[in-house]
Amino acid sequence: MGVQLPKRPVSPWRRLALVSALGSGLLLLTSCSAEVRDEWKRGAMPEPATKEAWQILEFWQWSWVVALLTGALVWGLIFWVIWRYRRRHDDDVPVQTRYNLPLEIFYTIAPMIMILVLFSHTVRIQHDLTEIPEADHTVVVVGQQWSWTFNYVDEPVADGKNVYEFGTGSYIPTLVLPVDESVRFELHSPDVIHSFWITGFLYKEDVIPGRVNEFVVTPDKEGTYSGKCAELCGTYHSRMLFNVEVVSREEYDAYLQDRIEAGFVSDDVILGGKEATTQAGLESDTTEGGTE
Ligand SMILES: [Cu+2]
Repeated sequence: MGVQLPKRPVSPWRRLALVSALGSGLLLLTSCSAEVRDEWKRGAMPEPATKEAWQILEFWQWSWVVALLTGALVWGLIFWVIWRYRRRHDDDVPVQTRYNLPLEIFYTIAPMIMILVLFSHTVRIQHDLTEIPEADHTVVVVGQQWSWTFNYVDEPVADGKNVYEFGTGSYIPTLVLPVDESVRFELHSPDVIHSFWITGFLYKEDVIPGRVNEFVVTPDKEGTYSGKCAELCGTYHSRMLFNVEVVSREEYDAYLQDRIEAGFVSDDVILGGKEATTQAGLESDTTEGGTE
């Protein structure tokens, strides 16, 4: 027989902490707006704004499901063992088991299967997204220290000329895209590695000097999205922001017409250099950027 220990009373402070934790948790769960709940469902991912982005979102969600199920199983087993074999005021030691071959094979093979499944989906989706089909139009993007230039190279509205928009360190440029039309991005960098990232497209790709990276997406939801450089590229990396506006065909044509009238037309694609980016405040030059 073990020795009976006196029962320890629960301190009022502990009880208070427990009740307030439960209360605030409940409050948090019930007061969520539909928007916040949707965000939770997406695992904090933005709502996909391209046809291609859905498979990334779904893969992300399923990865969480798998991870949480695995976590629940492992945590469950840990806590069950802690509870089931807790010390019960006697010196009995639970049965000690070693070399349980089936169990060892299971916990070696199960994680491998999980990793293989995740890996095969990663490869499949990556293969799908990096394929370059014929696109409705092309935008040549230049990422450079520390802003972006967008060349609308194949729009007939400019008589075969190139319509462009560029930002500077103090002016955030906007990329305009027509909805439901596929666009091929051609990524150039004249200096260091940047990364072209439109958050709502759930996709980013490195912009590498001496190499042209491309990808094709079809924006399918009108709206304004934020774009960033996702590769630490120097002192003013954080200023490499841009906006993306997905608009109707008419608005897109009108936008290009505006650019043409404002004189943002060139014979050649602007691939960076002094026309594209001047860091206002760093040099005597105070280029206003692509503002009208
Ligand atoms: Cu950058």
